[in-house]
Amino acid sequence: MNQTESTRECQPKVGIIMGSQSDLPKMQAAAELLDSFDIAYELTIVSAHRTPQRMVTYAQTAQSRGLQVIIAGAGGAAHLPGMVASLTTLPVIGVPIHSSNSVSGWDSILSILQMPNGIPVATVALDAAKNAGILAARILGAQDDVLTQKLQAYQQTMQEKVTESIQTVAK
Ligand code: RP5
Repeated sequence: MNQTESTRECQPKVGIIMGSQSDLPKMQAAAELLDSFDIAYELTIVSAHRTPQRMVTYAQTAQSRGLQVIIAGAGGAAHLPGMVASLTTLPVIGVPIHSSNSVSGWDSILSILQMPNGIPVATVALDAAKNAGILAARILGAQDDVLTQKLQAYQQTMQEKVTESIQTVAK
């Protein structure tokens, strides 16, 4: 199993997909976040334009395979998150990727964010795969008390770090 076809041992709850291998260095942050919360995920490449049939199959089988959330990252004419959202009723989190031939990332942002009524994609900031992971954890946490406690601890730690840094600056 290579890096872009990874599946954790348990039944994956989150599907992390991206349009190209070149997105992986940025999308890896979502996987690392899910790892830190012990959330099982699968990660692979699915391109809306280069592998359209694979995208349709992936999206249409996602729920029956046990996935509960899909994180989809893409750059440029970033149709992957929206097309996947149109092929499933699972929540889809879109990560606009600032790819090398991108128009400052605005092409990715707008093509993921500006979805038509009826087919939402929860769009995070440019390259914000970590936040996509946190959002996926929050969606799962709504039905999982243990995960909710982990999310609360995560926020508490963040709060303490900021408070400590304020005290350091104030000294
Ligand atoms: C998109 O085009 C991908 O999501 C990637 O961000 C961008 C560039 O892909 P490569 O040409 O590097 O494969 O489909």
